[in-house]
Amino acid sequence: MKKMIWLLLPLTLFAAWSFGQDRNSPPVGKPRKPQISDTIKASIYADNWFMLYINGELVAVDSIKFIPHNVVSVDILPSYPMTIAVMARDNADPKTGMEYANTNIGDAGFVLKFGDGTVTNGKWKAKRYSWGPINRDTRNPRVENLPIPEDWYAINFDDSNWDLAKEYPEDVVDPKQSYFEHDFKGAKFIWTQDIALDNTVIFRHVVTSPPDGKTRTDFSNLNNVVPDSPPKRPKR
Ligand SMILES: [Ca+2]
Ligand SMILES: [Ca+2]
Repeated sequence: MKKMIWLLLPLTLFAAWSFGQDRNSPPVGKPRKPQISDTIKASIYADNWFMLYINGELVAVDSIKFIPHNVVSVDILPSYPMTIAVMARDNADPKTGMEYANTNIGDAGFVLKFGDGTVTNGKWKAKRYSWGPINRDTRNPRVENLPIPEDWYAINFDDSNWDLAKEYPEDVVDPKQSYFEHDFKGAKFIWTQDIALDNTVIFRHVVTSPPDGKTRTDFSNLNNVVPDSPPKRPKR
């Protein structure tokens, strides 16, 4: 009988332990694996093209460099503070700053909204790196460029002396259909001071905490820990 108790005891203890476990929460000290419900939707519209970095990592590249004007929508796993860095380009010949076979000075615009309430607005930093045609001279078009810093997307890049972005009304940018098919409520179109001549610009912005106030798990260190359900061994 004593032997039986010793046999049953661990089983009973295990049963009691597993009954008490919340199936959705990992054992204490173990991070759970992120789910798609932990992600937020990022919607980005650029006239004409962009690439987006978050916390120093490339997250999205506009799949269409010129027209039609498209929305890029991706799932992102947020972690705060969140440093957003965007390179945006108006379609422009690099030698003339003009488009459509050098017949037109095109204009630009950029808008972004994340599912946590992050939006573009005049609090973002902005700096131009290529602009023209200088003085709107379309007869002898000329552009000026600044070298793009190698680490422009880095978290610790110093943008402290950059100007703030300028907000532009929707009717100035005149966004196309895809913009209206996505949620950009609360977001402002931004660019530098000259939406026509500044053709390559960089925006930067730091989101210190989720604008919607929701608490979110930080999964940014996931590759350095063993989650609650480690990967299965490959089958033989
Ligand atoms: Ca332009
Ligand atoms: Ca354009």
